[in-house]
Amino acid sequence: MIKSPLQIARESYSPKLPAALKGSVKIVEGKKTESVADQADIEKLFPNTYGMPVLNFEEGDSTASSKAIGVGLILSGGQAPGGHNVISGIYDGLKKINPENKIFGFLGGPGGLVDNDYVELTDDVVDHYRNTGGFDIIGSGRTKLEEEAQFDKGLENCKALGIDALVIIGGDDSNTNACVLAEYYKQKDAGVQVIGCPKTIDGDLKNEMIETSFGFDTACKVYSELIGNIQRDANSAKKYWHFIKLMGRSASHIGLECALQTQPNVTIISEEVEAKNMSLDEIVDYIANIVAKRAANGDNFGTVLIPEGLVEFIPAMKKLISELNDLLAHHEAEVNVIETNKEKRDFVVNKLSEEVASVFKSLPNSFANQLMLDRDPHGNVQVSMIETEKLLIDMVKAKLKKMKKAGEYAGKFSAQGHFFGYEGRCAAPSNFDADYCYSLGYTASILIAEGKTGYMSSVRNLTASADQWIAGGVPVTMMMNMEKRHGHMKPVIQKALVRLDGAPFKALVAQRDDWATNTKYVYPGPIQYFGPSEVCDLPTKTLIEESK
Ligand code: FBP
Repeated sequence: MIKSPLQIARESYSPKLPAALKGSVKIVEGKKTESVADQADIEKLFPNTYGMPVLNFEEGDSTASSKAIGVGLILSGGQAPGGHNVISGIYDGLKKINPENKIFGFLGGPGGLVDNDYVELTDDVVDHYRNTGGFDIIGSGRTKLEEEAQFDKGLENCKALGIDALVIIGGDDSNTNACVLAEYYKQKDAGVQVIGCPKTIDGDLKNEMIETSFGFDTACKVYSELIGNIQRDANSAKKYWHFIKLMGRSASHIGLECALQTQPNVTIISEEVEAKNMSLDEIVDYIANIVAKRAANGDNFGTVLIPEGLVEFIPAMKKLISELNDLLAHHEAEVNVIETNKEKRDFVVNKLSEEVASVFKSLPNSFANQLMLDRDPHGNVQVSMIETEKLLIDMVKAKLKKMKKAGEYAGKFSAQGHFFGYEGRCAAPSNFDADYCYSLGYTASILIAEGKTGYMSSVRNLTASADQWIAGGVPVTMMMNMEKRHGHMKPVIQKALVRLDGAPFKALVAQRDDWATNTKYVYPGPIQYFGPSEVCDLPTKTLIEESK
């Protein structure tokens, strides 16, 4: 591996740990827990892992076993900065408990467990990846672990390798699967524990016990740097409007955080669009009016932040996508053999309900084609492939033309589209993510040594300095509710969308009209890894607002 000077310098960075994790750890049990909703259903489905107490770690005498064990690690789903530090935290924690402990990485995501594709992690391997971005140490994948046959095969492979515990590092869907696996192994008395770790740049795996998912901090800082650079370019050349789509799947946490960091002219929040029942035309009118106001001040430039999942939150589009999902699932074979996009659109239009078909027909062909692309393994539309920024540019352009005719607008509109997503998912973790991830991993090692299963590693109090962070374990069943998936009610971890009564959204609302017409851009610049703590260790604005 050829290393950059930064990578070499980062190898010697020692992630900060909560004070309670630095020496011997005592476990303090809280009260019995309940799921966030549908308690009776969840309890019935998870009789062995429901209702367990929250665990807090404190300095004190440990009761953990130091018997030599084997542990298997799995990275699941999309990459997020800091995954390598979760692994190094687990590795160091387990080796400290007993240097004879063996740590295996299953390759290419959950599929590696079933296919018995693994590598043993040793100092040589782990040391190369400390404080680096990416998931390339063992790779990731999106195979769903949901069938008993997969669980049994996984168990057989664990037994053959002497694995006593698995750690699944993933988002809400992967941790839901981890919980199902924990329950299955516990019920069978199989002797394999399962622990989860909260990962996703999307920031939608959070609740009262998980303040943020790892990777969100770094990814938002990377996107904010890029947005700031674009804003500075826009403010220098004064000739373009930049429409910037940001990853985040359904939730708009990334867009909201980046807006708080950079103060753009327009920020669309999907959750608000849905709550206000806004149509696509209303969103276009909102943007076009801001363009016109700025033009009246002589400012024919600006920035618009668009969340990746927007189309799914526009009520009419949501209906269309839901019908399309069912239709494409039921007619998969027929659709797959159709060669041209036009024939595909015709096939689909004839099968959609009348109301929804008229929405589908009103869309530009290129956009309608994108809505028909393959779904992901969880049945979700792959929103990263839908070019909402281009659709909005075209529609705003058309609206401004009409406004010009009506004498309501006299400016010039020239626009550039951008999509930021993959640029941030494998960035070198910020100090926050490097420390947070290492602490999450270290916490997981203690949960394992304490014989726990069905728990997610939790590190809280994140706006304080790292030594005051609170580490422990949260039962995954506590985060669950019942939701419809593929036509059936399933237990799943409740996804956290942007709360319109939450402090970060309120902070945006309080300032966005000012930012719209008056250019008040902030240029955050690149992540700093070395230097004063107030520059290098800052958490996200979202965490700061939420902790006020
Ligand atoms: P996870 O939910 O698995 O963390 O993935 C997040 C994400 O980066 C989304 O923001 C994005 O929509 C999706 O992955 C893209 O998936 P893929 O990597 O398969 O293109």
